Amino acid sequence: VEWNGLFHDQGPLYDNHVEPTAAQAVTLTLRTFKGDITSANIKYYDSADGAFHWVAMSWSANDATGNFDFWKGTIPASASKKYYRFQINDGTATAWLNAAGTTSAEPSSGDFFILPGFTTPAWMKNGVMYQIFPDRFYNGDTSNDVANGQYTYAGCATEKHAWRTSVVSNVSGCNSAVFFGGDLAGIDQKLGYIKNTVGADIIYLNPIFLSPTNHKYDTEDYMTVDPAFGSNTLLQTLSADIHSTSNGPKGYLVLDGVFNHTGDTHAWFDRYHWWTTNGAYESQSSPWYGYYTFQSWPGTYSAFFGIPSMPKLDYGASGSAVRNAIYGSSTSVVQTWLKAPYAIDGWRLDAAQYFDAGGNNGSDATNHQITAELRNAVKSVNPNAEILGEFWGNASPWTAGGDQWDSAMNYDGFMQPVSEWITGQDYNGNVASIPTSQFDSWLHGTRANYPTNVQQTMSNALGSHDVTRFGNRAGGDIWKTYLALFFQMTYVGTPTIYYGDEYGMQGGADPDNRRTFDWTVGTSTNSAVALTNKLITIRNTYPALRTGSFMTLLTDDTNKLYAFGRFDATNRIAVALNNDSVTHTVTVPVWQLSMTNGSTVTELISGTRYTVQNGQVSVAVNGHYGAILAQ
Ligand code: ARE
Ligand code: CA
Repeated sequence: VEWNGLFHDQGPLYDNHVEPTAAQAVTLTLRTFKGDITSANIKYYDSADGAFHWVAMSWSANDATGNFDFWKGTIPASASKKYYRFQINDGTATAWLNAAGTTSAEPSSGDFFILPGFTTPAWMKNGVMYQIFPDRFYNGDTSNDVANGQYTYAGCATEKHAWRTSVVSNVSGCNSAVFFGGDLAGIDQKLGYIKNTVGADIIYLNPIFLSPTNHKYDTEDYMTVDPAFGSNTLLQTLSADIHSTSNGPKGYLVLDGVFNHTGDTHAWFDRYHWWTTNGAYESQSSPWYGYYTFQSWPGTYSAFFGIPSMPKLDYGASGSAVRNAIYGSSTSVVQTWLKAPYAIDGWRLDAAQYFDAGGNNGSDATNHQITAELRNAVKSVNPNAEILGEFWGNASPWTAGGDQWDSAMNYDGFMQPVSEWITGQDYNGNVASIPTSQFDSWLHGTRANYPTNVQQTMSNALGSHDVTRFGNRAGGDIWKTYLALFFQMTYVGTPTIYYGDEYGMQGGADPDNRRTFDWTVGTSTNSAVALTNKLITIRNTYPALRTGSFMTLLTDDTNKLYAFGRFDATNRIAVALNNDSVTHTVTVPVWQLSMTNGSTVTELISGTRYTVQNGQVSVAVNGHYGAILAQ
C-alpha cells in the first residue's frame, strides 16, 4: 500500500455528515493512489453493543488528475457513538488509517469520531475571536475609574495608574490592586476597531463581575457588573451593540465564567465581614456554610491552588444549592446572563477541570457529571451558545463524549507548537525549539484528540493573560507575528487574538502580559494590524479555510518550510509558510490536492497567478511570511 496516496478526514468531500443526527447514515470516502489497492474496509466500534463492525468499501470514482481512486462505505444511522478506522489491503499487505495517522499494525487509539446529535456553534466555526482584559483595553468613562486608595483589599490599597504602554511590573505583591481605568464603555466605543479594523466578530471578555481586584477572578457578586467596568445596563448595551450589524458584522459575546471558586469577599464566604449577612467563614450556621469545604473552620479550607482569596465551591450532589445557584435554576448565574436582555453567546469556563464536591479538585466522575449538567443548562437557554473550557493539555475528557464542552482553549494543540516552531520558546518564554516535521506531527496528533466539530471551534491563540506575550517570545521581530498570523488564520479552529497581539504587543509573564493597549500603534496603518485584517477577510471568503479538510503537503526541516492544503467542494487552497529568515522558493506538491497541470492558482495576498506544472506550484516566499494559493 502506497501510504503517500492515502487520505481521509471529516472534511466535506470525505464525510457527508460531519455532525450527523441519529437518523443520518454517514458515508465515508477514502482516497488511494489509482489502482494501488485490492480492497478497503471501515472497521468501527459501536458503543451500542460494545463490538466492532465491518463495512466493505467499494470503488466509486477517480479524481480529476487520474492519480487517485476514491472508495466509499456507509456506516448505518443510529443514535450511538461510534469510532472508526480504515483497513486498506493490497493483496496480502495491509495498512491502517485513522485520525492519528497511517500504521502497518492495527491502531488501538486515535480513531475518527461519530457522535450523533452533537453540534458545536456554527458562529464559532466561522468566526474570529478577540480577547480583552477589560482594565487594559480602553478607558471609555473616566468617571468610574478606581481611585488611589479607594479601598484596601488583602493588605493592598488600590492604585490608579495613568495609561501607559511600558512594563507592568509587580507592585510589591499588590499588582492585582493596580488599575488603569479600562471599562465596558471603552470596549463599546472601540467596537469599530475590533469589527472593522481588525475584523474579529466574537468578543471574549476576561471577568467583569464585582470583585476587588483588577482581574476579577475572585468574584464578590456574580449578578453585578463591577462598577469600575460599568453596570448591568451597560453590559446590556454592549451586548446589543456587539450583536448589531450597524457597526460591522454581527458579533458574539463570550464571558469568563469563574465557577470553580468565589472570591473571599463574596457574601457566601465573607472573610472580611463586608456583608451584613453571615458568610461561611463567619458562622457555621451560615446558610452558605455548605458551599465551601473546610478542613478546619474557619481558617483552613479548599481553595484554587491553595490561594486563600479564592475559596473553592463545593458542588455537592445533583440538585444541590450550589449547582442550582451557578447553573441549575432559571435564575442561576449561567442562565441569567445567557437570557435577554443580556443574551451573551457563551461561557469560557475558568479552571473547569477542578469543579467538584468536597474540595477534591475535579478530574473524576463528579466533575464530568457537573459539567454535563452545566452543558444541559446552557443549551436549554440557547442551543447555539458556546461552552469553552479552560484546559492546558489534551481536553478530550471533556469533549470526546459530545456531552460537556464544545471546545477548549488550545494551549496544547496550537499555542505551544506555534510558539516553539516560530519563536524557539515555549509560551512561558523558556527555550524550546522544534523543526517543521515535529510541528506537523504535533498538530496532527492534537487534532486527532478531538471530534472534527470540536477541532473547528478550538480557541487558537498566540498568547493569553496567563502566558508571556507572543511578541516577547518573538524578540520583538514583527515578521514572526506575520508568519504566526498566516498560520493562525488558515488553520483548523477559531482564531483568537489576545488584544494587542495583532500588532505584536510586548510583555512578559503575569502581570506584564496585561499592558495597556497602545492606541497609537493599534491602527489600520499598522502593517501587522493590516495583515491581520487581510487574512481574516480571506478566511471569511473561503469556507475551506474554516470547515474544509486539512492535508499536510510539505515539511522541510532544512529550509524551515511548511505547506498544507485546505479544501472543500468549491475551493482548493495551498498554504506555504517560510519559517526561515531568508526568502525561499517553496515547491508545493499541489497534485496532492488534485490540481491539474496547466490550471492556475491565485496567491491571495499579492494577487499573483501561478500555473501548475508537473503537479507543483513554485512560489518565492519571504522569510517569516506566507503565501496562500487558491483555486
Ligand atoms: C496572582 C498574581 C500572580 C501570582 C499568583 C499566585 O497575579 O503573579 O503568581 O496570584 O499568588 C487569576 C489572575 C492571576 C492571579 C490568580 C491568583 O488572573 O493574575 O495570580 O488569579 O489570584 C493553572 C490553572 C488555570 C489558571 C492558570 C493560571 O489550571 O485554571 O493556572 N488559569 C485561570 C485564569 C487565570 C486566573 C485563574 C485561573 C484563577 O486564566 O487568569 O488567575 O481564577 C500548566 C498546568 C495548568 C496551569 C498552567 C499555568 O500547564 O497544566 O493547569 O494552569 O500550567 O500555571
Ligand atoms: Ca474607566
